[in-house]
Amino acid sequence: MAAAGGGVGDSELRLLGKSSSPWVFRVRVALGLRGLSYEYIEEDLGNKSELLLRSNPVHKKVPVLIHGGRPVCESLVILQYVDEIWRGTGPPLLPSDPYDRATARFWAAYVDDKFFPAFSALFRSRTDEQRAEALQNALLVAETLERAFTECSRGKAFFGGDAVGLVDVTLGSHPIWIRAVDQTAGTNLLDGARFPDLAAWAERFMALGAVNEVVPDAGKLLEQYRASRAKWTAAADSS
Ligand SMILES: N[C@@H](CCC(=O)N[C@@H](CS)C(=O)NCC(=O)O)C(=O)O
Repeated sequence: MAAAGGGVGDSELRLLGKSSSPWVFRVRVALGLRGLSYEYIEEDLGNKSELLLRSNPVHKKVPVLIHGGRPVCESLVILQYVDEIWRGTGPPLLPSDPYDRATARFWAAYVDDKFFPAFSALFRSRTDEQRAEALQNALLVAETLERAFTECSRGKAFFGGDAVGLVDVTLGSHPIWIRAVDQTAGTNLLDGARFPDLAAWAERFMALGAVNEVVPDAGKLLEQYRASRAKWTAAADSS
């Protein structure tokens, strides 16, 4: 592994994760972009390990990056930690200009605070009525992200410009799940006609080597989502 900059060996970088987790996926992409190797430990979230409970006693969630024995929790915090520690081993996730950096942090927070709850409501919708309402909200948020892409990318391929940046990795957690929802629920959140920049960005991001190496199996996610949805629909029908 490139222990560059961090000053630790391979065995000292471990990631506690769950393969289907979007939050874990984004951390794995960031580690891959830096060319870092690490020990990946798959957690059973129904029976959390002592290591996870000890490493993230506040939230008890994955991902947790353990670097030289010290845990770093929360995916956005981990992304920025990786960016600071392993600077110089690939394009930085955060730009050097303070205003551009603040802008990237703003949109990354928007993805987690606004996009994810809106998408999650669509993901979990049980009835046609709930789905229609959730889709309207999610489309409004996607519209804002389409504008954010124009502002951040300045005509380049990624939110980060020529290279993938913090917003790319943060939002990049979600296209695979959006596709699963679109294919199952008949929605069109990644609508190329309505959101041409966002749809093209998603294609470009998903084609990256660092993404392909760690992307969860789309077929399995689709199966998992269809099974959950069948359960929710049955529960809604019987209530
Ligand atoms: N805000 C957290 C979210 C992490 C998260 O929700 N992780 C889920 C897996 S997808 C988890 O560990 N859930 C276990 C639990 O809620 O008990 C982050 O960005 O890291």
